[in-house]
Amino acid sequence: MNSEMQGKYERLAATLKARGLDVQLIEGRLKSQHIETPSWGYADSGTRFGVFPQPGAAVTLSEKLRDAAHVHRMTGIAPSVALHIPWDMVDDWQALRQEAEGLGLTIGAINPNLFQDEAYRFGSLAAPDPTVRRKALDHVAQCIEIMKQVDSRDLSLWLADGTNYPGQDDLRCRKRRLEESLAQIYTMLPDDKRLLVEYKFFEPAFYATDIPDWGMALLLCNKLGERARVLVDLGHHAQGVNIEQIVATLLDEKKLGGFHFNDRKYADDDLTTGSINPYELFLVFHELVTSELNDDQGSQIAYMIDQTHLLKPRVEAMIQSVLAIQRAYAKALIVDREALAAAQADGDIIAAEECLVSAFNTDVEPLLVKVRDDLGVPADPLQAHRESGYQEQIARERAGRKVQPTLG
Ligand code: AFD
Ligand code: MN
Ligand code: MN
Repeated sequence: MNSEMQGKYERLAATLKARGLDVQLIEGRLKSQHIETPSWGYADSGTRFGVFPQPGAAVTLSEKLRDAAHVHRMTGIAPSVALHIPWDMVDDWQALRQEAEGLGLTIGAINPNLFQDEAYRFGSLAAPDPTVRRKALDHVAQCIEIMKQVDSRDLSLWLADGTNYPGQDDLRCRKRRLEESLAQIYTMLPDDKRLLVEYKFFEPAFYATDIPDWGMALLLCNKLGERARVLVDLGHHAQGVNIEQIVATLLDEKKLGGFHFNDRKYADDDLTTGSINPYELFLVFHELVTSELNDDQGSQIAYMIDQTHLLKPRVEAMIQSVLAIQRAYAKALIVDREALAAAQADGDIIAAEECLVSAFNTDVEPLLVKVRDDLGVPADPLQAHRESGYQEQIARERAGRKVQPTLG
């Protein structure tokens, strides 16, 4: 850390200590932060309007792991990668697991694909046709086998299931088919694994999505059991929904399984985390830190990124996202909780709000540079990546291939 930054760090640390905060404890929490990046975030992907292939985009799982390992080398807090099956299918899972470990990575959540096969046109686990539901269950069973081989804890389930028109299907029959299918999945799940149920209010179903919101996801998880938890994807809410309130509710119910971090202006835009609404991300982390300080579910929560970078260079956008999440966590950790509780008790709205706003407006970079120093990673991960030549190297190595993108 250079002398200017050292001075800034010492002043910030003194301010935090004066606030009664334990700076070492805060730094310890920041050093043990664990953010999972998605394999699909390194490959070419697009929207229904087209895909713009990028030079250096990963194609093979080995390339995705290499890119993820580079993000981890630059940031020090991204040690695992979520996989998507069958996009990331390999013949030898033990070899894959060793390859990942050789890169300093572990395999994280396994994501079944129940939305791209032609058979799933009218749904998968909630489909009217029992042979389609069987096909979907067989695919999930295959994913559970992979979880055992790569020692993955979480089965991360997102369904595109739903209907496009009123009357298309019986809504209650769909709910019951879905419950029955999920119960079969839960029975298949080994005792050391978890089922994370993701919800999304629309798309690709445009009339009624079978798991549209946190209420339905929680209802389904409560019917399944303790190891079924809700996954909150930040892009999966209608405009104006109070996501931090959903997070607080799920934490209070001990049913928050984890996140898919991204950002959005309008819908499930999968933009870079923190790029549109960083204050919302901070408020989500304020609820997470409140929980961590009270009942420590922290290790139980999977902090995953779910983004597709259409215009930005993918590895760089992923580093930006990891840093945005790290920054939000740091700002939430420095909230003066004693002053906040006192202001709340006094009904002093302004003072209470100012506890959050002042933490959010604090430049925590000196603290993050200290943490990065301790982790042995660059003080400025984004700049270090830009100067590393990694992007130029992968563009050279992976030049000239025409490949089918993974997410259309
Ligand atoms: C799409 C879905 C959902 C899912 C992701 C990976 O909207 O977020 O988690 O694909 O399957 O973004
Ligand atoms: Mn998601
Ligand atoms: Mn999504």
